[in-house]
Amino acid sequence: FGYFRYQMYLRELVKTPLYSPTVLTKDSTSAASDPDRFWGTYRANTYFGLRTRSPKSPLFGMMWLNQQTQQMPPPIRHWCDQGDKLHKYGWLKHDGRHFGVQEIHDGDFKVTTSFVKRPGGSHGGDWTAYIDVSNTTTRPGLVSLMFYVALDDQGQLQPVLAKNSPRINAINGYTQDLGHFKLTFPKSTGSTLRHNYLITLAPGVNKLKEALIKGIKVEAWDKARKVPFFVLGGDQVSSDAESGPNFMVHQITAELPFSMEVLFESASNVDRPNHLQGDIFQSLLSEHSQKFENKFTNTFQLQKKGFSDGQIEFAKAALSNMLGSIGYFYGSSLVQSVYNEEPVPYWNAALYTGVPSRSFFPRGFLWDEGFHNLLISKWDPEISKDIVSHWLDLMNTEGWIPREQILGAEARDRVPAEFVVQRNQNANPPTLILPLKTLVPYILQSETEEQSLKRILPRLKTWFNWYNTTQLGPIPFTYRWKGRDRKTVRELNAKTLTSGLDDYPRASHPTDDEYHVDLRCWMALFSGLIADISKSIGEDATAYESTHALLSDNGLLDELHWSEKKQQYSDYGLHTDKVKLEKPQPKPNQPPMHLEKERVVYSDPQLGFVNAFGYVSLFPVLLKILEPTSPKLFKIFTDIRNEKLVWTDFGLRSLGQTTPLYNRYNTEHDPPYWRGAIWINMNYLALGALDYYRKAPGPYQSQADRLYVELRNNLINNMYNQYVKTGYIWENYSDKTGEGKGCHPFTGWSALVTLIMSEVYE
Ligand code: 6A9
Repeated sequence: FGYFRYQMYLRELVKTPLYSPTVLTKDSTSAASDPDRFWGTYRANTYFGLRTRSPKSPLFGMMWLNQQTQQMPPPIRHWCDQGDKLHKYGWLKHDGRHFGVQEIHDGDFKVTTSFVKRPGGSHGGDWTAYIDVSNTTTRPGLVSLMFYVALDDQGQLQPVLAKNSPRINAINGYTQDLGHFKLTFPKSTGSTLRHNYLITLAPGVNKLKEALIKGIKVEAWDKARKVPFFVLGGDQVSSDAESGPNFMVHQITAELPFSMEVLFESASNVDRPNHLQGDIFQSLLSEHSQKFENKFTNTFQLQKKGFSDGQIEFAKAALSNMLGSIGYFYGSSLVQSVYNEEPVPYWNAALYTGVPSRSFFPRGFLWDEGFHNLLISKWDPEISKDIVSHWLDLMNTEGWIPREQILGAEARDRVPAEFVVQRNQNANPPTLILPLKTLVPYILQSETEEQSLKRILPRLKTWFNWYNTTQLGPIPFTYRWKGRDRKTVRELNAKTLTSGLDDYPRASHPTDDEYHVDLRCWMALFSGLIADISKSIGEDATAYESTHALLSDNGLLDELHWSEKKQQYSDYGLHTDKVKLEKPQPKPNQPPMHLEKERVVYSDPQLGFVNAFGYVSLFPVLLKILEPTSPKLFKIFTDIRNEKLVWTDFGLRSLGQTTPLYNRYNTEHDPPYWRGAIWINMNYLALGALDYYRKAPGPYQSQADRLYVELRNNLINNMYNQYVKTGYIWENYSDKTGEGKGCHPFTGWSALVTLIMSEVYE
């Protein structure tokens, strides 16, 4: 009996919250505690959508369709999707709190979405959205805008219909956290040909587009037109239905150009002086816009650095997209430990977080978030503090934080099943410590009792200890990324997803003997930060100080990771370069079939340093573990500048061209990812390091200075040129041509270009 009890206990661990006070206090995101950020564009996965920071918020958003298109049925835009092939979209301005302005270029027309919030009452106040559609060519156009509200399992909606036309004039609603509210659709400007609406029951908040498509009917040809109208078919919920409608859509179909407003008004806001519409809306919008401009100028000082107006707009867009893509998610991950036969749900929790990419991965990623908050913390440290707190509160009793957060129906809908489950032996770099350098002083001066630091610190210690016990290498002071697949046959090199650098080549044969230099450097930084925070609030720091001293001891680092032969820092493990992907020979008597390429090993792997030069080899410099006086700096700086290795005119490439796996497919189908491309998070760290080594007294200052200046120019110029040319900021950039690659828009860590322009590295 005891044995089974014990097994049950072990199975529970992975989904048990850490027993330590959460950083966030209960209800900290409610309208009462934080009215200012209750509402937001927290649905980063949509082109334009708003919700509150409460778990069961109703969802507000927009879809549109081009009535003039030749495609049948006409495509409907809703969730950001690369398949839509929009020329360009993103926030031009967004302050993360009060307002935003976005432009979306779709074929021959441009949709501008603006919103402004206005406080008042006890439910987060009001907001107004203003949507303007105009032609970008001389061709006439006919477009439908469809603005909706959808309930997420709770609340009620009551339409106010027009008397003589199929038009929803307003919707009265109620939910627990919002109280009573009213959504109004005033008369639009321009020549509106049709008003229509849909009142229906959507099977889930992830199925709104499907529900809308089901409600579309094809309306009679206009005499002058060659194509029919696609309009919404009105009320589709029969009066004897068990539950009332949960999804209501207002549609206008108009000739370009036209614009419409949507007013959200909270019933508890009884003192509103006027309705936030027309000139009143526009003047509040320009007031916030002006404040944004001033704050941007003061915070980043780009004018003084001699940037052109175009470049400054680019930096503004990068910041605005980072802020405008912050989402609020609620739900639970699917997790699994060795004790669970099947994945089990984590506890239900909220996550307020930035996202790497609205179109492709609109959800939270652990190590991305640390980078995001380097930027966010410079703009609005309170937002960053809140984001980091949400993440730390997701720690389980083992001290683990799941890497990819797929919370709620909308997020889950976009992830293929095989990628959903998170495993508790898997790490990800602890980058949340990066923004703490800015946040700790902020907390110390903004909170008299440093309450949040007193809750953050124990969590950081638990997190550190999780790495320091589960990710250990074979000998003292070494670390190993767990979770590499030892049985893989189709991969040229087993991926190390946990390191964040996915297919960056490591030891060809994953074993327990392996140890990784990047993880060791992260641990050095991590222990130092815990020591610093402890001291700043008067707590004993000696244990972490001595760990930090050991992990940053350059002699010990060299002993473990410096390859004399190759003159570079390296991973250690069972390794051979002699690997190839080849088509397997079908067995005799086997029918011919398509067999995927498999790895063939041409010489026995040996224990020793892994032969690869790239981001991982640079880690002791990237994280400033190497002393400014270290003679190794000369060689490393020389290698950085070497075009056969990592130097390009567009930034530092991930893997040197002389590394055997440079630019190689990892399986027959997996193209190279971290095997050559230029990644902005690593280039940001490189610039921060070069900036440090050019300023800290030492023999290689001028070498560092030259690299710094050149690398910074290369990065900024290329990213800006690509933005002008393609309309987007990208996931990574080609080391050959500088072209944007991977998904787009990617305004996660690539938006760090704003800090690079501003030369802020701490
Ligand atoms: C899997 C595909 C429709 C990969 O930016 C997020 C992460 C980084 O943390 C990591 O370092 N990206 C980098 O190597 C993107 C990961 C996306 C996983 C998506 C499911 C379904 O898409």
